[in-house]
Order: sequence, then C-alpha cells, then structure tokens
Amino acid sequence: METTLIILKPDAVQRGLMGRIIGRFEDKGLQIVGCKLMQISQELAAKHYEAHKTKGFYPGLVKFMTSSPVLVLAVRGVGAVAMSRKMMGATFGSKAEPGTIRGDFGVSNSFNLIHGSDSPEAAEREIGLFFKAGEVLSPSRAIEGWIYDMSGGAPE
Ligand code: 3AN
Repeated sequence: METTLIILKPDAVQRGLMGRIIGRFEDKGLQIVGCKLMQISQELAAKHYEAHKTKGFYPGLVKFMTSSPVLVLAVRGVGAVAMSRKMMGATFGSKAEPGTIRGDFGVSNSFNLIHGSDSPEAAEREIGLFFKAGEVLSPSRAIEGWIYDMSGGAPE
C-alpha cells in the first residue's frame, strides 16, 4: 500500500471542483486517509517546491499556491502514487488528455488544479511537510474485500 500527497490547488477550490475531484479518487477505489483545508505559507511553498527554485515559473507558482486556500489530501491504495499521476494527466491543462482531471476540468498552463507526488519518496517527504503525526489515519474499510482481490492474502 502506498499513500500519496494530493493538493487541490487554489483554482480547484475557488471553482468549486473539490467534490468532483475527490469523487474521482473515491470512484477509482483509492481511500482518502487525510484531508485538510489550509492556506499555504511562503515558507511551506518554498519547501514544497524546493526542486523548482531556479526555474523561471517559480515566483508565479509560489504566488498562485499561496494566493487562496488549498485542500490537501493523503490518498492511499496499491500503486497510489503512479495511479494518481495518471488520473491527473499532463502538467498543462491545454495538453492533458480528456478523461484526466486536468484534461477534463482546465485549459490553463499555470492554473492546473492539482498536485500529486511524483514518486513514493516524494510522497513521504510531502506528507511530512503537510500533515502532522496523527493527521493521516488508517481506518480499515468494510468494502476493502470488494475493491481488491484479497484471496491470495495481499491486495490484488
Ligand atoms: P507536475 O505537477 O505535473 O508534476 P512539475 O512537477 O513538472 O509538474 O511542476 C510542478 C508545478 O510547477 C506544476 N504543477 C505546475 O503548476 C508548475 N509548472 C511546471 N512547469 C511550468 C511552466 N513551464 N510554466 C508554469 N508553471 C509550470
């Protein structure tokens, strides 16, 4: 099982798309194990986007991400990191395929609705940045045995 960090960016929150985007993850069978509406500080944005510090788009990205509240989610499932990235679609709304979140809900190359960790290592780091100990839960789901084939002892 993996847990990935998803951020519904200020445009998704302001446009009232939170429910529909969360619904896509739940429909897929992924489990929401952490959820927080928050305003990202300059410091947190700088830590989160550390790898992009030297890029031309960095100031605009930080300004956008700190401009209005975001919804931060911890999303769990087998292969949740790669699966969520696929569901998000390509970085730019103008290029993202229909059927993906960015492809279906946006056209902008800057306001691209959603962030998802790009590797299990990044997910661990980012969950540590956005959630305190105890804020990511691990409830067992009554429906788990119908989401995954558990007959072999592990989720398939
Ligand atoms: P992704 O979110 O698809 O993983 P990254 O990790 O390459 O994309 O970039 C991080 C964030 O930086 C993106 N979500 C996007 O908001 C922003 N970004 C990346 N490239 C550009 C660009 N050329 N112009 C504006 N914003 C960009």
